[in-house]
Amino acid sequence: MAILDILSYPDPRLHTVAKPIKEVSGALQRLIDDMAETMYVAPGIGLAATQVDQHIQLLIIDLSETKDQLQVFINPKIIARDGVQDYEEGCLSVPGVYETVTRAERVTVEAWNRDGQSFTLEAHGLLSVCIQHEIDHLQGKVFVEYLSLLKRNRIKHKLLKQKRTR
Ligand code: K1U
Ligand code: ZN
Repeated sequence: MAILDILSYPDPRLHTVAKPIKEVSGALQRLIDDMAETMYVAPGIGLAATQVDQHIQLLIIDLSETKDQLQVFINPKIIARDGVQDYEEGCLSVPGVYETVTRAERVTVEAWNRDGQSFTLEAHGLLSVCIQHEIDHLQGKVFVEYLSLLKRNRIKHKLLKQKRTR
């Protein structure tokens, strides 16, 4: 397995719209394994393929403390949403920034698992937030785009400065 580089905001590649996956191959399963290792090492609770510069509709999530409950979503599609919740979100592509975002409280998502079998899942709370955050990545949207222009620009300049001085 390998640790992959995670793109950092404001990298323009984070705004690429991901393409649907036609079939599950061994290469795709190796990418899933590499993404999982990358997410666990970061550490994070979710990762979209976009963040590792792979512009295909794949995201992973693991909310467990034991890091052994990996959930794989291929070609995820939200088919229902309900309610509203605020959550202070983080993002591995926007390191050190935590901001409150308002999203749906419950979502129903259809996707394929790592074996290419389709499933439907109803999620609420943090899982629902995480699914919405990662699907945004696949659509080329970073969570800071929910913030005011002023906050976004401050974050952009802070991260660019950090990059220059690294
Ligand atoms: O998409 C990403 O960059 C991953 C992101 C997922 C996420 C977290 C919180 C709300 C919405 C989406 C992260 O994992 S940020 C890191 C984080 O939240 C965390 C890290 C270690 C332990 C617990 C949480
Ligand atoms: Zn993110």
